[in-house]
Amino acid sequence: MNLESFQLADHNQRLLDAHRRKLAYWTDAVADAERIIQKLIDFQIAIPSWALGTGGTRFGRFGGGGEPRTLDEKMADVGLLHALNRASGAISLHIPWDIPQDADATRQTAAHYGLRFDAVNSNTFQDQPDQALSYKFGSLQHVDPAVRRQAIEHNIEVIRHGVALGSKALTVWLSDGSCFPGQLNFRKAFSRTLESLQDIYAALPSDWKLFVEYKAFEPNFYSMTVGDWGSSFLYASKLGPQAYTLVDLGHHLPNANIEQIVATLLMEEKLGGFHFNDSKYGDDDLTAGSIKPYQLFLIFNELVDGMDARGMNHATDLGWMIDASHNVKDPLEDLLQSVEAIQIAYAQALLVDRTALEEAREANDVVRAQEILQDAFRTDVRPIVAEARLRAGGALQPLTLYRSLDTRTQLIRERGLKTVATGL
Ligand code: AOS
Ligand code: ZN
Ligand code: ZN
Repeated sequence: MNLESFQLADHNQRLLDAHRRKLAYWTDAVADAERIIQKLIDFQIAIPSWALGTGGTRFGRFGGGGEPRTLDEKMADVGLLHALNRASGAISLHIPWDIPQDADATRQTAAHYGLRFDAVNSNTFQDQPDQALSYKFGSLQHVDPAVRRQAIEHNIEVIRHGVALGSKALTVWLSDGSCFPGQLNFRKAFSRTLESLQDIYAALPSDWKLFVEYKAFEPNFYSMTVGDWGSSFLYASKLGPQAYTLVDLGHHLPNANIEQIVATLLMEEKLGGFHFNDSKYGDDDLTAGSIKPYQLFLIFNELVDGMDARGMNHATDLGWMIDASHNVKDPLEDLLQSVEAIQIAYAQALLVDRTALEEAREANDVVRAQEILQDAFRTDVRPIVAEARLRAGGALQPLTLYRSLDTRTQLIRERGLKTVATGL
């Protein structure tokens, strides 16, 4: 379904007066507002193709209907999100779930929606129907060199698909590990995985990045071969300058200080990108900012600080992606909420008075330092986030417009009620 320009214009017109009143504070009182608005306009967050349908849980799935059945329909959904918020201008594909039949046609469709292709994702955590060897006991770590070879070849094929689409990064997330003590020789698993990754790395085009995503647990429950930022950092360092660590917010043990991990990785020039989501217990893949918004803000605070220290471009120098899964919500509504939560955290981090913060730190003024951060976090930045959307050609309230157009009903009419998006 397409968003018509008159629908967007009507929506914005209706909300404009109220918006201007809220924005007045910013334009009158905050010297920095224009700089922040411009940064928000530039900041794009990629939508993963696998988050457009209802993933459910391992206990059940309650499909919402009208889910995308093909890659074209997935791009249409992301195109719609982008038309609403002008901040979702990229899609992250998953091979083999999203193999393009015709790369040129796929590129044209993406261009029509104003989308580019973010990192491509490989899949060696499932067996595909036509696959010769099983990944039951791992892929890149496997004891059998033939299984490792198959997994390496798959990753190289994913790179080829990505090149054809204009993607610039490969994300490798491995489910490799072990479920019971004794099952795995940790050192051998590490070196086999490293050797396999080296073969994949050797196939990277020179302007590509390799993201090594870590995860503390699941589906293996005793050990994960890329289980934490330390092991990911080790792989990335040994691989070379094109390899980076990818931080997925749900992949840590409870209470991990993710913002400190981010600061360290940035300092070492090894932070590659993000999978945004939120969680209370583990890899819950919930809406970004829905459970721990202060943590999200603190992470962005380190991102802004660390990237500015290295003169990095916030919009382009790291990979920004959502990695969410849906059980009870309309996936598109959830993604609109996630993008907005990320923008809010980013805007708040941009508000932090960094000079004052450093002075407070150097003076050991703990209270002042805490106040500076909390002051930014407690500021309602929604008017400038909305203003950035408006200037970029989006909706003042994307979710309200999505609902008022009865989008899901339309999608169900177009695609049917019993649809299963390919993927998780
Ligand atoms: C798995 O837990 C990871 O978060 C992956 O990044 C991702 O969810 C997967 O590759 C999607 O299939
Ligand atoms: Zn992830
Ligand atoms: Zn995950």
